[in-house]
Formats: sequence, structure tokens, C-alpha cells
Amino acid sequence: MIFNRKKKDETSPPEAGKSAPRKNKNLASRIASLFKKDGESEAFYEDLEDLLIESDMGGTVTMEISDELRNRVRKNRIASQEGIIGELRNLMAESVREEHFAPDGEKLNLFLILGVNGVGKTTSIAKMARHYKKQGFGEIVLAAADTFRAGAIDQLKIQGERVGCRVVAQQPGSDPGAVIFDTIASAKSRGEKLILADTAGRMHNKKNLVLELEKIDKVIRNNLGDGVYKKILVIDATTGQNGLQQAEVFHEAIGVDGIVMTKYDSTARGGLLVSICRKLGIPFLFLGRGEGLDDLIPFDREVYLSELISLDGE
Ligand SMILES: Nc1nc2c(ncn2[C@@H]2O[C@H](COP(=O)(O)OP(=O)(O)OP(=O)(O)O)[C@@H](O)[C@H]2O)c(=O)[nH]1
Ligand SMILES: [Mg+2]
Repeated sequence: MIFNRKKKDETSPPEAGKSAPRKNKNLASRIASLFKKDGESEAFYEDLEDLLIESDMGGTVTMEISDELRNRVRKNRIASQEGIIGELRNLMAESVREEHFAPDGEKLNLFLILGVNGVGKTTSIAKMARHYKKQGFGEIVLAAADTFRAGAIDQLKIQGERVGCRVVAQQPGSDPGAVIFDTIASAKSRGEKLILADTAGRMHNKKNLVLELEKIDKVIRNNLGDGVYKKILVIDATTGQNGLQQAEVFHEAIGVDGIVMTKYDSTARGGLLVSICRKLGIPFLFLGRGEGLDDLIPFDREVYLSELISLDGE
């Protein structure tokens, strides 16, 4: 346990001059420079903590990782720069979780897509439909259960046309649970095997959002029978520690089975993912790396870690 250390601030942006996004996410070369400057010393760990916070890892997780790294380095008498960076990578690898939900071809699968407004839910649905179709999963239907925002239904219909999927929709303002109910009933009668359901990210307040989600959740659990039900949260990689707070709210409200992180192409910071995995233990499914239909890439823990902290990066 380390004493007399300043508590890192979770929410405030890094100091001026440090906040500009770097050209890439790789921390290793920057850690190497710190090591060259300070050696393995208190100053090194302090600077390392600033670096991890800058990468969106959040104050608490940064301190945990830094403390653990210090313990391991001292316990195992690690002295080289490569050794320390390797140990940091090990620590992150232990936190990061990767998972892939292959739909079950024998059953009706329903993936409920959650997330606050603007994170990329609707476009990710189209990309997921494309991905599963490419994998040979034919009959996919989209449920327009974002009935709250004007325009959301038409957006999903446009995406449905782009990827060749039927869209079940009602009028704007209708009950999202009823849309899901209709979609499950019609998918069963047509033999479709995968429903991707859009939801509203914006509600009048958080309480309404949670109540709405609980209602939708109940309709699915009551009607899907022995089908496969997954709740997938979409997080925008550029939102920093807000992304962690969003994950906490949705996870507490109905439980999240997996995360899609969008706009990973638009940030030079990659640490949010580590903090979500470490704090909530939710696995990552896909990374969004652009606006094209093929820009949703199945999450690969090793590739992610290599980008974040490989020795040959930058
Ligand atoms: N660069 C980039 N842009 C993305 C990515 N994913 C989504 N977007 C863009 O983010 C914007 C919002 O995407 P939507 O899918 O409409 O987001 P939403 O969560 O459905 O938004 P609401 O329906 O308003 O709640 C669109 O312009 C998308 O093209 C990504 O991985 N990279
Ligand atoms: Mg939408």
C-alpha cells in the first residue's frame, strides 16, 4: 500500500497541454520515455498514472493498476523497461474480457440494443445484421422499439433496406414493448431466427428510461420462450469516463451481457474499455471503427492490447 499520494481525479480533464489526442493509442513508447527519465521510481509511477488517466482509464482503475504494477515489479524484482511494460500489459490482459454471441441457429435469438442517444445504436444494428448475414445467418428481423424519438423508426427502416432485413414498426410514440411483442410473434410464425431490437436512448429522465427498459425486458422474458436473449450496450469510445457511468446505469437497471464500443476510430484514447471491464466485468463484443457497414469488427483482446501497449507501436 502506498501512502502520501495525491488522489487522482476521475472526472476532470487532464491538464492543459496534455489533453490533445495523440496520434495513436499506444502507451508503450510513452511509458518507455518516462522510464528513461525517472527509472523505476515514485516519479515514474506518478507520471504513469497521469498517462493512464489521459487514456480514459479513470482515477480508481488507474490507481488500482498502478498499485498492483508497483507490487508486482518489486515482488518479482523486475528492473527493465520491457519487463515493466510487459507486466502492465499482463495486468490489463487480466482485466479485459472478449466474447462473441454467435446466434443459435435452432432457436429464436433476440439481441436488445441499448445505449444513450447518439452513441451509434441504429447504425451498429445494421452493421451487426451485415456481420451475422456474412456468417451465414440468414433470416434477421429488426424491431423499431425506439418509438420515442421522431425519425428513429424511419432511420431503422432505411438501415433495414441497406442490409436487406425486414423491419417491424408501429407508429411513433407507441409502446416499445408492443413492438417487441409483435416482432417476436411474427418472427416465430415466419421462422426467423434473429431479432435485433433498437431502443430509445433518450427519455425524459433516468427513472423513465429505467422503467421503460424494465417493461421491455419483461415482455421479452415472457414471450421469447426458450429463445436466446442478450442485452447489448452500445458505448461511444469518445465519451471518456461518461461511458463507464452509462454502463453502470444500464447494468444496474437490467443487466448488460456485452458491449459494442463505437467510434473507436475517432479517439486516440483506448483506456475506457479497461475501466469498464475491470469495474463491471462485462465483456466486449465488437469495436466500431468507422461509418461503413463493414466497420464493426469483432472485438479481439490481443489486437486491442497490442494497439494500446505494444512494444513495437508508434
Ligand atoms: N466514426 C464513427 N462513427 C460512427 C460509428 N458508429 C456510429 N457512428 C456514427 O454516429 C452517429 C450516430 O449513430 P446512430 O446509429 O444514429 O446512433 P443512435 O444511438 O441510434 O442515436 P439515437 O437514435 O439518436 O439515439 C452516426 O453519424 C453514425 O454514422 C463508428 O464506429 N465510427
Ligand atoms: Mg437510433
